[in-house]
Order: sequence, then structure tokens, then C-alpha cells
Amino acid sequence: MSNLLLPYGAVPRMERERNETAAELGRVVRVDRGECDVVTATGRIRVVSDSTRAQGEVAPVTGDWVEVEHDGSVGSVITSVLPRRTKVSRRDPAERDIEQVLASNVDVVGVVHGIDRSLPPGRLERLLVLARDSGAESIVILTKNDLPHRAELRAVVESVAGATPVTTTSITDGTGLDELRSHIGFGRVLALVGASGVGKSSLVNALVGHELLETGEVRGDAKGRHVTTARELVLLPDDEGMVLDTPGIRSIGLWEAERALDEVFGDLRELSAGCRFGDCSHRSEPGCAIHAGVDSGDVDPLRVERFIALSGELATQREREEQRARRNRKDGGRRSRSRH
Ligand SMILES: Nc1nc2c(ncn2[C@@H]2O[C@H](COP(=O)(O)OP(=O)(O)OP(=O)(O)O)[C@@H](O)[C@H]2O)c(=O)[nH]1
Ligand SMILES: [Mg+2]
Ligand SMILES: [Zn+2]
Repeated sequence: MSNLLLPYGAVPRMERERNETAAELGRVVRVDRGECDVVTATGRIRVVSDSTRAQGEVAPVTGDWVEVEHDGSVGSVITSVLPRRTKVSRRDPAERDIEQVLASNVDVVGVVHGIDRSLPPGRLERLLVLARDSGAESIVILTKNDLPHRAELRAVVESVAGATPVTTTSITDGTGLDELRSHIGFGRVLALVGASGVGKSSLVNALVGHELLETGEVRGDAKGRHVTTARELVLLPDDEGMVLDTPGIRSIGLWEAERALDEVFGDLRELSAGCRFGDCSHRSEPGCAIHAGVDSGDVDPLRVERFIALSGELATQREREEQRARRNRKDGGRRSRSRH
């Protein structure tokens, strides 16, 4: 295994997972408009990514370990994507019923928010479920601590975050950067997700130590364009690991995340063990322990509403998935498509 790939997190297991030993092993460090940058043992190369999403094909995403073959006429192409250890994904914002993988093989997902702005708890909960569902660890990062802010915001965020650690940062005075580094480390990846303008790329630059990525105020044109347009994996100096920057996300549709939802709402899940009916919907059933909690003032009724709404959203989505699977079985799988 090449030394060049070790800081990118290469481990011996990958050699066993490979299909074509003749191909070169590499890690996707950037994806934009059908082309990927891949780091291999011989350096960084640009490869054609066939993201036509033909049946059974997995489109590479930033963070993937891939096999690359060099073809004289076409250039370098990705011939296979190794199994993903973790993946950050959401429901595709354009097509309702498919999964969109934002990044893969990350070790920590950082849910980023600017402390100078209020944060609807429902949005934070969605991001926490998305982070948790990836299979990686999760943390919340509250940026811009140097700007004027309401001190209560951190307390509100901590109460919604539950067991998820909350770190406060500032690129102006360096607050929290060492704490962030302590979550990363050699060969590990911290992926940053959150709305546009919260300071994700600025954090990457602060950790790297120079202005590597473009940052700035969200452009005020009609499209409200994001500053960052590609998902990019950046190697930190001094063997400190990697950071994966993503463009700001607006829509956070959840994808098959029931277990993560239960974890993020672990407090309510625990309480519901005391409901009289095993399938209690916590709406109007008698003997509902969650309702009892609301009545006694121990449970926030709005949090219960959000939990019920998100559970409903995931149940509806699963139902549609199952219908589609049944249809596919009927017509012999002709219509089945997979997209990752
Ligand atoms: N005062 C202060 N400003 C910050 C801090 N971090 C980021 N900013 C500013 O916030 C603005 C947006 O920062 P970016 O890093 O570009 O935000 P982003 O999350 O990468 O945005 P997108 O790429 O559009 O998703 C820039 O003007 C930064 O200078 C901070 O800690 N303190
Ligand atoms: Mg950015
Ligand atoms: Zn109940």
C-alpha cells in the first residue's frame, strides 16, 4: 500500500475489497460536473466520472475509494467504487424517491451553524438525523462565536443535540479549532454540512492554515448562489487528518433513517416504552406516556409534534419504496434503477 495514500486513510482491508488488481487504487477528493479528482499512489489525477447512472452502477462521490484504469484514448476512468463504510445521504431534492449520497467514508459529520443566527430546532433535528444516519460519529459546530449573539442559543442547541457534542468556534480568534482537531486525527475525515454562509469553508481554511477554499457572503443575486459549488476533501497539515467541505444545503429530506431518528429522539423513544399500546402513535391514545410527559411539563409538546411528523415522513417514504419494489418485481425488474 502506497505511503502517499496513508494520510488519506488507506487501510490494508481495501486491498482485499478490490476487483481489479491491475487497476490503481485511489480516493475521490473532488467531484464536479461529471469529472472527479482522484488521489492515487502516483499523485492527483482528473478522471471522467460516468455519472449516467445506468442500472447497477454506482456514481462516485467525494470520499469514495475507487479503482482507476488508464485508457489511452479516453484518459483515466473509474472502473469500480469500493464498498462504502459510511455515507452521508439525503432524499434527492429534485427527484422525490431516490437517495442522493453527499459524501462517503467519513468518520465524523459536523453539523455547522452560525451562532449569530437563530436555528429552528426542527432543522437541527433533521441535520442530526442525517448525520447520525451516516454511520459516522456526529458533532454540532456553532461558528462565528466572535459575532454578537444570544447566549441562550448554545443552551437551546445543546438540549436538542442531547448526547451529541457541541463545539463553539471562531476563525477570528481561533476558538474551538483545537477541539475540532481532537475529533479528527490521522487518516480520519470530518465532513461539514449545513446551510450556505454558516462558515464551513472558512473552518477548512482555518484548519489548513491558509486561504485554500473560496469563502464569502452568499451572493445576493436571484439564485442566491452558494459560494462553494463542489464537495471537496482536503488534507490537513501535520498528519491532522482531513476535512470534507460541501456546498450549503437548503433541503434536508431524510432517506431511510428510522434508526437514526429514534436515536436523535432517544428521550421520547425511551418514554414511549411506558405507553399502554405497543403501537401507540402518541396522538390521542389512552395511557400514552409521552402525553403524560407533556401534561406534567417534562416534555416539550413541539418536540413531540416534530418527532411524529418526521416519523410519518419516513413511514410514507418507506411505503412508496415498498410499492415500487413490488412493481419492479412484477415487471421482472425492468424498471428498477439504482442511483447512489
Ligand atoms: N466573524 C466571523 N465571520 C465568519 C466566521 N466564519 C465564517 N465567517 C464569515 O461567514 C461568511 C461565509 O463563510 P463561508 O465559509 O464562505 O460559508 P460556507 O458555509 O462555506 O458557505 P457556502 O459555501 O455557500 O455553503 C464569510 O464572509 C466568512 O468570512 C467566524 O468565525 N467569524
Ligand atoms: Mg463554502
Ligand atoms: Zn404514546
